Formats: sequence, C-alpha cells, structure tokens
Amino acid sequence: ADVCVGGRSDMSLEGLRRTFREHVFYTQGRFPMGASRNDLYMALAYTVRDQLLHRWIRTVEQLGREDIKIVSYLSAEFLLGPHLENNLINLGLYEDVRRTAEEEGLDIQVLFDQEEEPGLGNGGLGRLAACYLDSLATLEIPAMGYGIRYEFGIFDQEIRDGWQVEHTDQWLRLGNPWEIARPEITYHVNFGGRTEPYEDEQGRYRVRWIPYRTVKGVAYDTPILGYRVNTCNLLRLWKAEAVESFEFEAFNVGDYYGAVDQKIYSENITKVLYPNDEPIQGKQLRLEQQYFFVSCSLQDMVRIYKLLGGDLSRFSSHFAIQLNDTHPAIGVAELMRLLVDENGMDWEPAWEVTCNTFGYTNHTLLPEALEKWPVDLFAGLFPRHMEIIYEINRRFLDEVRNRFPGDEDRVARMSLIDESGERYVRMAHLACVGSHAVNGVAELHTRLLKEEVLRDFYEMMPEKFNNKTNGVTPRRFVVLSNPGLSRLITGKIGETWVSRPEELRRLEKFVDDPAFREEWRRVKLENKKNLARLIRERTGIEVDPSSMFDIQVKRLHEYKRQHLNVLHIIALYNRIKQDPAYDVCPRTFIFGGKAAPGYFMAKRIIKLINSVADVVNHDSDVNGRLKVVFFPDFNVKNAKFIYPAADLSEQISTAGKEASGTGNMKFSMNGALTIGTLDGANVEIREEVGAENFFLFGLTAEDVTSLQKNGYQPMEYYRSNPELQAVIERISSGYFSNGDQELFSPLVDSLLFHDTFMLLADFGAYMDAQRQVEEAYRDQERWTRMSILNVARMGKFSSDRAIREYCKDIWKVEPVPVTLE
Ligand code: 26V
Repeated sequence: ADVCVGGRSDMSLEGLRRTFREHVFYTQGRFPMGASRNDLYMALAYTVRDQLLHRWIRTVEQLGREDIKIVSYLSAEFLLGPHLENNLINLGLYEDVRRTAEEEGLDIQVLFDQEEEPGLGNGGLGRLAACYLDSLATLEIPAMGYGIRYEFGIFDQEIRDGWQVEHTDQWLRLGNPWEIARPEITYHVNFGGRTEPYEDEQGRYRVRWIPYRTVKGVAYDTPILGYRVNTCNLLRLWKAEAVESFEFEAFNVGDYYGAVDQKIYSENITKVLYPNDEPIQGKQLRLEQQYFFVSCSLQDMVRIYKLLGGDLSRFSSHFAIQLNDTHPAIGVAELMRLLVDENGMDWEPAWEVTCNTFGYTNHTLLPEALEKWPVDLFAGLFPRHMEIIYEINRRFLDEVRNRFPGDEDRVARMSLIDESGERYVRMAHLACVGSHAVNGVAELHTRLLKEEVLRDFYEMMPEKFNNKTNGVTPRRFVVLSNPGLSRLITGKIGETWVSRPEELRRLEKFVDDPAFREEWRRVKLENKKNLARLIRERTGIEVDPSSMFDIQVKRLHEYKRQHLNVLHIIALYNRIKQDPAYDVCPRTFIFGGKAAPGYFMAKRIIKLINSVADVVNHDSDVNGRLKVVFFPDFNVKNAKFIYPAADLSEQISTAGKEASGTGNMKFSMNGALTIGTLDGANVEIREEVGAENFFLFGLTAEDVTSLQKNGYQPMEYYRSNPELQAVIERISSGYFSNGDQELFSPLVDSLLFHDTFMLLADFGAYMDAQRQVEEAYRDQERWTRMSILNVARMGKFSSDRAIREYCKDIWKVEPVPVTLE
C-alpha cells in the first residue's frame, strides 16, 4: 500500500513532519513563514487525513464483499464535533504529534481551536448518532452513516443583555478538510407530479411516477476511524444541487431565469438544519429534506448491491438499515417503490425484504414531537408513496381486523392515517409496521412505549419490541475531554478500559486509598480551573474553583426543567437575604444550552437565568458564595471543558418525559454525582452506581400519570409551601427585572396555573435532595469516594455496549477486521 500512496502513509515522526510541510506548501500554497493559523490547522488536518485514507480504502473494499452485511444508519442529524483531536487519539498519534508540533514551535491546542465543528444536529439524538459511528468503527463493524450535508448547522448562540441571539453557523466558510466530495456519485430525487398505471412486457399491472421536479443529490464522504483499529467507516452526507439539464413541465422550457430559479430552489433543500421547534407538521421543506436524503441513500445501497451482482430478494442479508427516529421513516415506502416500481418485484416479496431490512428507534414520547404530515402535503409531494402507504395500510389493517375482530376503535387507532380530524400520515406507525424491530432508548422509555404510545402495536406484535439503552463514547467524552483523569486511571489499571470500560470496576479497590483520593481531587480541581478560565473569557464572570460546580447543560426545554434549578437558586438566595450569616455551601451554578428560536418559554428561561445571575453575583450579602453562570453557545467543542469540571450533574426532567438522556452519562463518567429524577437512563445509572451514590428525588412516571388523571392543582403545592411562595414572589415582584413585573409573568403564570411539567409538585423533594448534596459535599472524603465509585461503575453506558446489543439483537452483523496488506 505504501508504494501506491507514496510516503504519505508513513507514520514515523519524520514522515509526518515531511507530510505536514508538504501540505503547508502544496495544499495551502504557503511558505511556512506566511502560513496563517488556519493554514497550519488545515495542513495538520490533511496530514492526519492522509493517515486515514488507506485504512478507509481497505475498509470500503470490504464493504464490497458479497458475503458481509453492512449496517446503514439513517439519520437526519450527526452531531460530530471537531475531528482532528479525536482522529489523533484513535490513531494513537496524539502524543507524538503534540511533541513534534511543539518542536516546530506550534501549540497544538491553538490548532485544535481553529477547527469549526460540524454542528449537524440539535442535541442528544444527533450526538447519539455520532457516538454510534465511533463505536461501529471501533468494534470493526462494516457500517455507513447516511445523512444531510446542511450548509448551515445548528445556529451559534450569543447572549446579549441576557437574551439569546442566534447567528448562522458557517462551518464551511474556511473549507472542510475532513470531507471528500464525490461529484460522480449522484442520484436524482423526484418530487410532485402524478402517477400513471401501465402494463409491462409480461402484461403485468405496474405504476409509474411522472414527477413535477427533479433534484440531484451529490455525495460528500467523511472517514470515521475506530479506536486503535484499521476499520475506517464512511459517513455519506448528501448535498442538493440542480440537475444539469432539466425538462421543465413545458411552461419554462428555454426560460433561462426560470432555470436559475430552479437551481436556487433545488439547493434550498439542504441549506439549513431545522431546530426542535414547535410541531413541524406544516413545514414542506423539512419533509423534502427527509425524502431527499433517504432516497439518495437507498438508491446508493441498491446500486452498491447490484454492482456486486446481488439479487434484490436477498437485499436484507446484505443491509441492515436503522431509522434514527421517524425522520427517515419514509424510507419504508421508498424501498417498496424502488423494489416494486423500479425493479419489477412483486409486492409480497418486496414487503418481506423491506420489513427484514429496517429497524426503528424511537427517541421521544412527547406527543407534540411525534411526526405526522398532512395527507394533502404528503400526497402532493409524493403521490406514488401515498399510494404505497395506502396499500401497506390496507393490508396491515386487514391483519388487525383478523387478530381483533370487531374492534374498529383499535383499527382507527393503529391506522397509518390519522382520520380523527384533518388527515395525517403517522410516521411512527409507518416505521413500526415496516420494521422487524422497534426499540426505545432506556428501560423505562421502552416500557412506556409498550404501555402507552405504541401499546396497540406491542399487543399485536410483542416480538418486535426491545430495549437498547443509549451509550456514549468514552473516547471523546473521557479520553479526549479529560486527559488528567484518563492518565490517573490508566496509571492504576492500564489503558484497556478505553475499549472495555467494564474494567473501570478495578478502580473500586482504590476508593479507600487516601493518596489516590487526593490525586482524584487534584484532577477535578485542575478541570474546574480550566473551566473557570473559559467562563471568565466568555462571560467576564469570576468563579471560585473550590466551590461546588453544579452544572446543567442540555437543550432548553420546559420538560427538562432548567427553571426548577433556578427556583432552588432563588430559595438559597432568599435564605441568605433573610440571614446573611446563613451557612450556605459555596456553589457555582452553571447552565448552558440553546433554545429553539421559536420557543418563547425556553427563551424566557434563558433570560431568567441571566437575570438571576446578575442579581446574585453582585449582591454583597451573598459575598461570592453563590455564583450563577450562563455559558453561551454550548456545543460539542466546548463540552469537553464542561463535563470534566462538574461536581454535580443536574438531571431533573419530569419523570417519563426524557427518553434517555446522554449528558447524564457524560457527567457521571467524569466523576460528577447526579441529582436526578427516576427518568430515562437515570434509573439505570442509579442502579449501576448504587442508590447511595446518587441523589434521587421527585415523582415517578406513574405518580405523574395519576396526578394528571386526578386533575393536578399546582396551586395546592404553592399554598402549602411558604418557601416556594417566597421564591415565586421574588420573581413576580420584578426583583430580578428592575421592577418589571411583566417580563417573567408568562413563566410564573404557566407554573401557577398549568405547570404541565409539575415543578411545583417536585419542588419540596428537590430542595431536600439539594440539602443532602450539600451535606455530602462538605465531607470531601465521602464525596470523592462517591465520585470514584460513579466512574468505576459506569462501564455499561459506553456506546460500545449499546452497539454490541444492536449488532446481536437487531442487525445480526459480525465484526470484519480490516488489514492493511
Ligand atoms: C422534538 C420536539 C419537536 C417538537 C417540539 C418539542 C420537541 C421535543 C423534543 C424533541 C426531540 C425528539 C427526538 C430527540 O431528540 N430525542 C432525544 O434523543 C436522545 C437520544 O436517544 C435522548 O437521549 C433524549 O432523551 C431524547 O429527548
């Protein structure tokens, strides 16, 4: 291999140094003296990419073997984060390259800082997809990620006068050295028009789709290297372009300006990532995005499969396709169309192939987040898919009627079409019916899925349902983010824990070793100092690294209850105001997270946090004992400074609302203790680390349901809790808003009169649990012990474990080691 790629795959330090210099000159077109920071970053990125390339080519060659099965992970979001540092770690080159750079007078951190992260996702769901790609490669599973190459990812957040201001994310501005454009890999994707029946040569009834418009999808590939293996999988993202020659429906033939318009229209499809906003049912462009990337991806798989001479009736033994939520669920109808209309298969065998190919992961129970599309919109864009969905539905409802004779209510509930008012296509039902496996993302979530949202489906086909508790990659979230802790752990138990984190259990025998505990605290303190420095840079606020760092970072949403955290802060503040000698445990409350631009309440919560911060941070009675910080623009890049610096992790969603959570895992793996509800994966984290090492509070999911059923009255909790009253009074009096009593009244009114997420019901229990946190923190030896045990027992939450389960139970795939010869 070395022969054909010249010297660039040479991993020796001398080789790397030479390749780097070549890239400065030949790729960036600079003499070393004239090179900018970005030139140097780009040259280093290309040097590292060169190292990936022959691993990548060897891996892709394997994908072409007929006897192996490939996982296709279909996701509208991949929240990858910066590549450079991660690739260096996975290659095992981090130390060498750092030292070599140093010898050249370069600070490698400065080059890392230069990288713009691809923010092609909203939060947990997109980051999960990125962790899963890392684990698939690390476990040497042949896999492809398929998604959308958004020109603008998640917006950048600025905080101005306490409010969130959004800026477009221009991640491609300075070029992207990690992707390789594949202009020769393109597919046509059709929209609109009508269908037409015809007879084929054998006289069989067929349907063809005569579209109104066609868009071209172009592939952009990013290599995804596993940890210390040669497997380098591929993330293929699609960009929309105009087709070169387009036969317009008569009216604008020869119309140059019309053609240019058309070009803009086409390229719009992959312009921008949609935020998790209010319900999106009406957003045509979003539905177009979904179909666009799904169609390109499925056409790509069919092409690859046919190239190998594969027989489409055996497609499902070569591809396992996972639907990351319902965003790609239209794939069920699209694969049917490709098999039946485009490849002449009969319905029944095509349906069998389809069901055997797809698996579906559900990521939310929130009714407003379940995707449904108005039938008119859907049929207008995809007339053929609409027919296919009706046919799937007809056959499916026949089965329902067979199984449950006379139960027409059930038929209506299970139909792929919601006909209770305006008619909608229910994407979760389509995904469920068209998949052989359906899973939730934590034990509790899967149970609620079976009992509530997909109950009828579970009753009819229980064998499809299974749980796959989420996981996160210890490479990015421990090794890369927390080098100090990683060194300490490796010094004690060796480095095998990085790919086998169950080995972390071996740390347990050191919990009583005072020297080890001392070291453990020293590492945490270093991390807190680093975060304190960053906080000063980004916000101007001075925080004390010896105070407890109490952190809540995640998207802003009422169900995540950042405002419950704020109520606690105000309660502590009130105690100090009442008695300035009150013995409060010094704490720094840190928040971070983006609010969807159209989400009014979430934006008010950000303003509330900043307003409370302004008052608390400058009150001389508080005297620096409490500090409140809103860390702007929380993203994957700055997450690495946040998780390792936490003493306390806030996981306080209303029970039953957070499907899993993954931030909870990132914190705990870095030695934070959790204060949390029995929600999502918190339940399992508590089981693993031990109830005595977790601060539990609040209603259970069952309590929440029954309270709701019996008519929840937030006022009752308000009336019976004077401290709560004083907290609410502080807000509504205008104390935090220069006397303005209107500013936060929407928040206060929502709590007092609706309180959909039951903050008031949980307030008392939360205060009690926070009291226990304080008590534990005052005993630093005890706290350290708990912290060590958390890390030692978090092995289960590695994404490697999750991916092994998907491979065994759903995808039926095996590792295929890649050799470089
Ligand atoms: C979407 C929307 C859209 C409409 C308005 C409200 C709303 C709320 C939430 C969502 C998110 C839907 C899917 C999602 O991102 N789920 C997250 O998936 C993570 C990975 O499995 C999991 O850890 C989080 O608990 C879950 O919220």
